[in-house]
Amino acid sequence: MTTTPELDDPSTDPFLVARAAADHIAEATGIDGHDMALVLGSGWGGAAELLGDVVAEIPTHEIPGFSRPAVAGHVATTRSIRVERVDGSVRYALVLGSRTHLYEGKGVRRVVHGVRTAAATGAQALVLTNGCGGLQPDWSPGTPVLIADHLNLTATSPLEGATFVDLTDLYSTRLRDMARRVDPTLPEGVYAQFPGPHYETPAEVRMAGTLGADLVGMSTTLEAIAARHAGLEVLGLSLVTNLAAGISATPLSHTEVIEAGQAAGPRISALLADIAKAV
Ligand code: 8IG
Repeated sequence: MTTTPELDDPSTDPFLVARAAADHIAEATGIDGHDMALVLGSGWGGAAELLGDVVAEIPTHEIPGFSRPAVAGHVATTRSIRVERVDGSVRYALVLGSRTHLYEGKGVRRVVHGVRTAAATGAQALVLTNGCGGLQPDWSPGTPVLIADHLNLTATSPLEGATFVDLTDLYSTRLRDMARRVDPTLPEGVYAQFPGPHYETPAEVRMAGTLGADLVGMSTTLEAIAARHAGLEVLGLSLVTNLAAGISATPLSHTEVIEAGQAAGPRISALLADIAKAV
């Protein structure tokens, strides 16, 4: 057992903790390197089974730098999955069944630790999924949407110091094209991340729409920034689980969110598996 440097200590290099986490994953799974990683957000939990054979499953909180999930309905396991691609070649996918949200107050390093760990395992591509609110009235709950770009409204960054990273094409055009070949009906939208944990007011949703947002949520943008910095190619997939506040007449409920996720589960799980097999 190696000692893990404390992620929250400013003098700790977060990439060293990610290295330790990747080493733990390699030892626990027996897979020396992973090719891609997926983060499963609200509604996307069922996808892992369809990806391929589960090589190993580890409790996420046992991996250096990870904490226990705070949101009910999130699965706290990290799986290594053997993905057989359409051409018969094999890829190993690291599937993170939960994420740390900014609203948990554990700091932005925790929020992006999974992404940095994925990069340290060797992953080249990252699929970030989430459940979110939709601003387009015709995107009914259960609609999957490709993230084309984002608005980071959290007033923070996962990058520290003078780390200038280009975010043009952050959500890879190549991977979006690939996803659309799997499902040509997939719409695209701009995702705005609010800090949460409360949902927006109708005025805030109107503001987000004026700024160019189609989707509102509480995750993903900080992870995408950290992923780009770590050299990963990013694909973002949102599941609209509710119309954003004020877009529909009914108030938001967490139950509604969970139910929309469950109803859309089979379709979006198959979609995600097919995309992962094409990446
Ligand atoms: I699921 O309407 C889900 N997550 N900010 N707004 C925000 N986050 C969300 C929403 C929503 N629905």
